[in-house]
Amino acid sequence: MSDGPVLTDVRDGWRLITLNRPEKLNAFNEAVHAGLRRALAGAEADPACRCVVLTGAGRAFSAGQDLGDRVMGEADGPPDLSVTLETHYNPLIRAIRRLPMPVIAAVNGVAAGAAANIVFACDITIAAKSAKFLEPFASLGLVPDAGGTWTLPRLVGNARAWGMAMLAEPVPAESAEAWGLIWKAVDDGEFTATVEQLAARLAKAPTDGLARMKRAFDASWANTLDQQLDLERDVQREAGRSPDYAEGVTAFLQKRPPRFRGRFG
Ligand code: LHQ
Repeated sequence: MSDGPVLTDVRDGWRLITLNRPEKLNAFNEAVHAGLRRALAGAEADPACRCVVLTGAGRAFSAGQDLGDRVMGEADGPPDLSVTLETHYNPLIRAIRRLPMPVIAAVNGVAAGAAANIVFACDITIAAKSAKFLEPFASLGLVPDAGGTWTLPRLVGNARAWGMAMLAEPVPAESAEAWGLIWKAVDDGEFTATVEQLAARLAKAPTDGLARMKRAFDASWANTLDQQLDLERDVQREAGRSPDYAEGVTAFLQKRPPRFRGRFG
């Protein structure tokens, strides 16, 4: 399925969404945002879809905001960048976090600016070893956006988050893995197979359970331990009533692999 500069490939239980402006290193403009918004909405609306993979065409994952786009500078005065954030990036980050299934960032090449921060909003990141992560905002007099000031210190701590943001030096994929910024850096030759195997595995997972995990982990940042224990009690009540819990226990007792149905909502 093609939607302008964003492609959707429907696989067995999962969807591969590809940013497809390789001649611009998949930089984000309004058409990319619109296509990605539709692609994520399509994944959510399809009950057979239990995992989303986000990747880039060509040699980059994405160079972030298209700096040549008209929203980055107006002929008649300075731009109001908050409009772009409010209209596009903030809803995108919220959509990824609220998508009721795991989102894999498959980082095939450089991820810069807002695109790096979109990656950090995903649930699991696999990067090719040749990929790198760059927070270039300091080179532009800007502040990390698309959730970067929130996700970065939580993923890697203040020292590395502030170093990445203030020095704007690229972080190679293997360092990103060592820092805990991403799940795994894999050899370039194994990248596609690793991503596809992971997506296929997650497409057979108890999807609603993973969606509850996303909710619980995300809520934890604003909660005290007491509040979080209450929340765990509540989501576990829901989870315990789900057919996938019954299947998981039955499969364990029958010593066979579980056959989770995933999405019930
Ligand atoms: C590009 C871009 C690009 C256009 C490479 N735009 N053309 C959002 C909106 C609202 C508020 C403000 O903030 C934001 C969030 C942001 O994302 S701001 C940050 C925007 N991104 C950047 O600052 C990254 C700029 N790009 C780079 O630093 C490098 O291009 C990277 C490190 C990504 C890749 O370097 P190389 O592999 O050496 O490639 P290159 O620099 O030669 O780029 C290839 C082409 O892509 C080149 O065009 P050309 O016509 O000369 O071949 C670049 O101009 C173009 N390109 N990034 N963001």
